Amino acid sequence: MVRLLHVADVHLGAPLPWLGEQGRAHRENIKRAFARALDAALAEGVHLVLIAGDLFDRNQPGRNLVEWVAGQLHRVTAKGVAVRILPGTHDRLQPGGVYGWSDLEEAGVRVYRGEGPGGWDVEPFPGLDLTVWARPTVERGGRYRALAGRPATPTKTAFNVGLIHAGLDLGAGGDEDYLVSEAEVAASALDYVAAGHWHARREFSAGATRAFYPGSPEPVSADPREPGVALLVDLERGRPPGVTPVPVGEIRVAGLELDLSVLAGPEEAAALIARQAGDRTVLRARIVGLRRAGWDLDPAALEETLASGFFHLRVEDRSAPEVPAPAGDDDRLIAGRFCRLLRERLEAAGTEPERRAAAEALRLGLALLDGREVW
Ligand SMILES: [Mn+2]
Repeated sequence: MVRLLHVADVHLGAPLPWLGEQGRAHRENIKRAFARALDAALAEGVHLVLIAGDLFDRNQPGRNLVEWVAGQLHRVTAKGVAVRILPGTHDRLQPGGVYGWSDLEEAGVRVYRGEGPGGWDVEPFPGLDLTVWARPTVERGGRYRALAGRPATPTKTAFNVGLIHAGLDLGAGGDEDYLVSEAEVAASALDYVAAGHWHARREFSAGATRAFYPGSPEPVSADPREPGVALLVDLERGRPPGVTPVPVGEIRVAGLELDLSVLAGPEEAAALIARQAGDRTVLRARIVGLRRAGWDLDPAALEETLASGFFHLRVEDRSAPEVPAPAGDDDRLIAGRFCRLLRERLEAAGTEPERRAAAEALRLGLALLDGREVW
């Protein structure tokens, strides 16, 4: 049996402006999660570690960070475990970039550079009876089919693994540099496709080929998600690859929508936020709907009162004040007529989505008529 560890999108050194003052602490979380993935490689008897792009958040990370990474990877290579890095979109190959520095090679790591036919690197591992086909990101705007043009090898091995950094093509197009589809996975004749680029874990296996994005070990955006993983991949003759997530991240990101039209009062909003508290939770709470007269709901104050219960708390106010009936229902004013029409819609709404749509239209319309910016 051959055992791999598949990691991607670590984004070491990310600026993380969405976390405010916690950005620095989260950059340390990201480093710890990466170190934990390497601990798992050693503890689980992995033969080969594959890093599927965006190990670094940018092309020219700080020297200290690169030295730290080289030291971490050397812990693994020193035990005879092979480590291979695929440049991704954030850390793509370019002159003067991090993969031109010597640190990683000195730590015994190979960085794939797309030097073979069609921009592929083909590396056989005779001792493992395995071949890796790697397609590093070398330029932007290519709109390449990530799995296309794979060169043949003179020697066939029992196990065949693809290493790519590409967006999953779900038929809607997109402006990705590299794309991959399930049909291409099914036709690949690979056992496993180790992919990077999507930051949430996702399987896109097809035909006899298993294909995965592990997602980033720690969140690097505000999209709701569970703590991150690395993937242990077991290759055994005559069976499909076994894929086991290994927890390495700590932080979860949650979203909460507080609809004022179904809340009893501002206290309930605070209580609902507090219910999500956890020192490893990032919560993005959004207040929506119509704010009744006399309701004192200040997002900044809510953040201040409740923030200590979270790793990070953001409360966003997208509610609108309810317009007092006499002025608002004055049909001679555009705002008044708009209010009356939307109120009728609200009352007539038969389903929750219809009601929400009408409330949102009322909020946006009033804001626009008031000359305010909307989003
Ligand atoms: Mn990424």
